[in-house]
Amino acid sequence: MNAREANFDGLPGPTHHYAGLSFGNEASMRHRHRVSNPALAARQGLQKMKALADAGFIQGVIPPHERPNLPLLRQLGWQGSDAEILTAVYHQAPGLLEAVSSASAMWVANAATVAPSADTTDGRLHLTVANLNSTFHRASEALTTERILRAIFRDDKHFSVHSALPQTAWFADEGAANHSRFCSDYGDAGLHLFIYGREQAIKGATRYPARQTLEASQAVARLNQLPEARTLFARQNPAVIDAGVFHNDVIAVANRQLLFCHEQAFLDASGLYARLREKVPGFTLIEVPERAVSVADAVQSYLFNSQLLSKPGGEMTLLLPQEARSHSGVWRWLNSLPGADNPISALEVFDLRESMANGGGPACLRLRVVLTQPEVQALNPAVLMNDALFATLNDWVARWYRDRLTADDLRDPQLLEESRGALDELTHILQLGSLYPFQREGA
Ligand code: SUG
Repeated sequence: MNAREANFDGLPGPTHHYAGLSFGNEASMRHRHRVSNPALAARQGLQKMKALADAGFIQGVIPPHERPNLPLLRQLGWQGSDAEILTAVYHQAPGLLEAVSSASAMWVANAATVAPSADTTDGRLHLTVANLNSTFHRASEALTTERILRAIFRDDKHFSVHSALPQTAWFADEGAANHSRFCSDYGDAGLHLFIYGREQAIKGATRYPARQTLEASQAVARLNQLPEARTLFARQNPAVIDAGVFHNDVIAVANRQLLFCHEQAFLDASGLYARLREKVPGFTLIEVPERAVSVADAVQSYLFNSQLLSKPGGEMTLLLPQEARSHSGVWRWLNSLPGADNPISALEVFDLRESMANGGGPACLRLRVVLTQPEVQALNPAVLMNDALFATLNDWVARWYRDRLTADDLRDPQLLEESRGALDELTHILQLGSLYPFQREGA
């Protein structure tokens, strides 16, 4: 069956800000309390989506979540009107207000893990929502993510959306950021590589937390109905987690038969490459040595948090963040990419600085979904990017988003109103129905 790879990008929300919430994510830690620009963040995200749609790729939009998350504050015992709660939390637990206001749902590589229909036992496309159990500010994303995915992939005949795994450290799951699929053509059966940081009984790293567990990856593979022969599980190198590689997509990216990664990405790299050579016909490896680009430089430049996009004919474009071009060593290496069997024939650079300052590069912002033509037809078409949607969303951002936000602004009840007003309108634009708690009260 013919199939194409679609990208669904998360749109940065109206409360996008820098709170230093992710221990082990060095950009997040470094930019704590820097002033953010939510309008610019959204425009930068939309530009990337539009460029891919213009280049002929299927590109979808995934909306932000309701923030500040008032229902979560009420669950934690805060009482009164919304405005009273915002004031009380701001004074008594300012860090909590920052956490429940995070726009982190924009990084949809962490929304779910996807198994295309060519690979699954029942021949449907499966998506398992990630529980994001490793950080408080992200663990609350799962329920809304599930609603959004059900509203986009809405036909049970073609799609199966699974709820997140139990919210516990044993089954901590960060979604597609720790997963790669190898295949010949997209519509051919593929091999799923799950990368985990730790096991229940084995601590993954010493300085920073290892977020993904093997047990979670195995459960996701089962839920997504992947036969054992189509799966591989490999462990991240704990040393790179301790150097700031909080997700595997900060140090490796794959597309079709190609794996592009740093030599220190995996604990047993040569064992993994041998298994990939055996299981992926035409497997190609571009491995960057430490002497060419250090792990620290990879973390700083987000060289590997790039998108590998197939062009007709088999060549690929590498879509990179601006930070990879600004880094002279990384840029030099990229421009001397070895020839021979290297399929990367073009580099494209995007300015995503608002997201990048929280550790979210091009690959973090997108969820890849391989779709057959009948599946494309079955999904909600209103989320697909085109000229009209691009114009509508830019206008929507201009009317609802602020261009400056600090931690102090998060207590402003007006920001909550703006955020809800924006999301209410967006669910109409994207024809997603009532997704958010504020839309469902009394429902
Ligand atoms: O989970 N940052 C996100 C970045 C996610 C990047 N995703 C992938 N690599 N796929 C995280 O650490 C920072 C929010 C703050 O500090 O305000 C944050 O959540």
